[in-house]
Amino acid sequence: MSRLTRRRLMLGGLAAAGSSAAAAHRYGLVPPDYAGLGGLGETATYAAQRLLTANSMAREFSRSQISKTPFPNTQPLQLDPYKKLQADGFRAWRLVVDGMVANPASFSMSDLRAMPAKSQITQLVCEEGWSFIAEWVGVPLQHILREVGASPAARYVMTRSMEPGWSDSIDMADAWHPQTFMTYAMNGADLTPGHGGPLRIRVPRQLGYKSVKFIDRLTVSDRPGDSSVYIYSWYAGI
Ligand SMILES: Nc1nc2c(c(=O)[nH]1)N[C@H]1C(S)=C(S)[C@@H](COP(=O)(O)O)O[C@H]1N2
Ligand SMILES: [Mo]
Repeated sequence: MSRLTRRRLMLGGLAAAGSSAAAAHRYGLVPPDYAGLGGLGETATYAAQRLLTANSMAREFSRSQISKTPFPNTQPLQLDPYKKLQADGFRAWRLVVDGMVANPASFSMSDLRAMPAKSQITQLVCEEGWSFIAEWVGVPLQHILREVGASPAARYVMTRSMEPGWSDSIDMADAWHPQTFMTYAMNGADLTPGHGGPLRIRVPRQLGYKSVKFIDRLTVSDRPGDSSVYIYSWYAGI
């Protein structure tokens, strides 16, 4: 079945459940930017993908398929507080986890490295048309959410970047997804400052811009927060 056909079917299903917009709201299928530029089209895409793919996995590749020259999208952060942390090997750096959690916490890089690590060989796909395959190693975000006791009532995790203008959020379907990692290594080495070191999120089921770099805070929330990055849409499923 083509994606378009499935999408039509899903929309048909939603319409049958009541008015499609009302049903989409009721079942948590409306992306937070639905009133924005994307409007009904955004809701249709998000609702259809969430119904069909809530538990789907991003494709994983073999080691031989890893790209020879991964594409660093940007330069290392030229921001004084960041450069200071970097000069000290990120020893003073912490990941703060707060919001709707039983036990707010902050983790150093060595705390994170001591947690159960997982690896994935996935493709980072930029909306601008380039992509690369790499191996990423990190802690599944679901492990951290369990550790801090994330509230079942929460609906989003805000992913704050040290880089102004790049903070974003993901919904719980992605936050609890087994392939969503807080990543600190890539292709066998520490994540470089060009690729978002010391810590970036990998959300392999969405376009590259959701894989926010230089993350230093995760806030569990019932709101998507101010994910103002975008001229792009909040939901970028592929
Ligand atoms: N903080 C921050 N995160 C970011 C970006 C950025 O410029 N700053 N670029 C995004 C985009 S558009 C893409 S495609 C990927 C690129 O990842 P890379 O730099 O490791 O290639 O990071 C995403 N995360
Ligand atoms: Mo991108």
